[in-house]
Amino acid sequence: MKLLNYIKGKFEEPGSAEWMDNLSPSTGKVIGSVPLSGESDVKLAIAAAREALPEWSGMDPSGRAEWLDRIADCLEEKFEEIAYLESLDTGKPISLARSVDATRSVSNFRFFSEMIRDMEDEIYEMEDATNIVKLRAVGVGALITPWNLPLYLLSWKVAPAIGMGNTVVCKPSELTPLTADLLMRVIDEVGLPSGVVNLVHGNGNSGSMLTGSPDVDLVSFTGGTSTGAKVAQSASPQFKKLSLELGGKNASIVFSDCDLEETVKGVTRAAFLNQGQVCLCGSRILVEDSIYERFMEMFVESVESMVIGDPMDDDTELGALISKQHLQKVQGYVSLALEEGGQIVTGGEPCLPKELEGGNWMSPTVITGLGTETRCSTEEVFGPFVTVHRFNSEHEAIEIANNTRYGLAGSIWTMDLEKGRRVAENIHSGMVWVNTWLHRDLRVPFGGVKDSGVGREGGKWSLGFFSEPLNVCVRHD
Ligand code: TXE
Repeated sequence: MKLLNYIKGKFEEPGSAEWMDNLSPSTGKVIGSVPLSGESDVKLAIAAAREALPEWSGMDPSGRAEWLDRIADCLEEKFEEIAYLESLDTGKPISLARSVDATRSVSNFRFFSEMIRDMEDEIYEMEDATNIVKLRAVGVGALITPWNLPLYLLSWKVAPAIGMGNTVVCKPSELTPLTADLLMRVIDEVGLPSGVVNLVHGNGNSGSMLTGSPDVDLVSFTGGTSTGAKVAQSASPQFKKLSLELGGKNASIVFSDCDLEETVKGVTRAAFLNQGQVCLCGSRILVEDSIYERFMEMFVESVESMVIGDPMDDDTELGALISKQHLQKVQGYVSLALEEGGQIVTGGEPCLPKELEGGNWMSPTVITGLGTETRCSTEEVFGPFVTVHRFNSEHEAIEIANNTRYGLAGSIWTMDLEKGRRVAENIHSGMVWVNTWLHRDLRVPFGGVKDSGVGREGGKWSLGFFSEPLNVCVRHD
């Protein structure tokens, strides 16, 4: 599969004439080539977006909402293709690509279409004047997305961005370009006015040309924390609107009064969904001392029963890691865990399912015996790797949970819902679930604090981020 950029309504070869290989995570084989876009490609895409801006931002919001619906309909027709391409490109199980990636990509467009259709100006009356607050487009947006949830996250940005009247240039991860290409085919098929959505493929350099361009007004980035810092640095001199959704090292806190069976299921899912490559994954499991042994017995059994295998197989629960380089990083943390005094309870080995040699395989790994200050217990690993720790009191659980530079999410497992809420309110993060995980209502804010990012997206927070409010105050005597 040879992919092309999508600029001003046309699929184009990169002016740079440079290409990168796209590798299958499950076999290591080349499955296609992707443009490595250079300065001229990025400039053309930005210029196309700028040219399309006046007409698009001048359209009535309900008109733009209709376009979002058309995109959603067309994506829905390609549901199976989305799942197939996402599984092929990321190495994730096809069942997950269907239930999470394909499903959410369609619903992101539907959800924002409805919100934008229902949007009204705010009115504030004074004795002698009327204030109207109107949300207007910001301008040209750069939307940069990672490899773990490619279309899910791209659609989460494109839908509200264009819905609010902005025009955009997308830069998907070079590791997973296939469904971004599919979205451009959909946009082309429905006939969205040219230049409203443009896409340049490429690596971090291509991304930084976008974020640093003086002709880009807004940057929405999801990816690693250190990359987020570079993005902020390149975007801030021009005071661009900036949203950063970065990494996490989230705690799953298991109290002795939890429903143990449900908790083990939930904590296993939170730890290993998408091979642990979700920023929300619960990679530090804190267990109340009195049930520690019983929990560990059930948890290890649950982890060892997960089916690892061909991502295209319907029964597969754990697929491959995204790249060789990432696999080496995660394996490096296994060695580090031993150096830091931990024990491997299960996993820790590369595992190669039959006929998939050459892929990036690793068994789900559970580490115990580490101090809560160690690097393995506080740094984001972003793989099938969790550490388990004991605690004795509510206070201690909160202290351990907060002992990291990240602050994205967390989950609490207890039958005492009041305690669940009380503990949740003391966790320094953007999102906390009680007796559930990744239970998403698209109306609520999504994002983190500390090194997990800046700003929120989701519901009215997305509409706010992708717009500028204008206050018109009209005096009437
Ligand atoms: O992501 P990057 P990588 C974490 C995870 C992982 C680490 C690195 O810990 O191990 O990040 O992953 C583009 N200016 N997460 O290297 O580099 C890049 O091309 C502008 C957490 O794959 O952050 C891609 O499109 N753009 C995360 C996107 O940024 C730049 C999900 C993300 O790439 C750029 C993924 C630059 N200077 C990884 N450099 C989450 N929070 O979900 C790179 N890019």
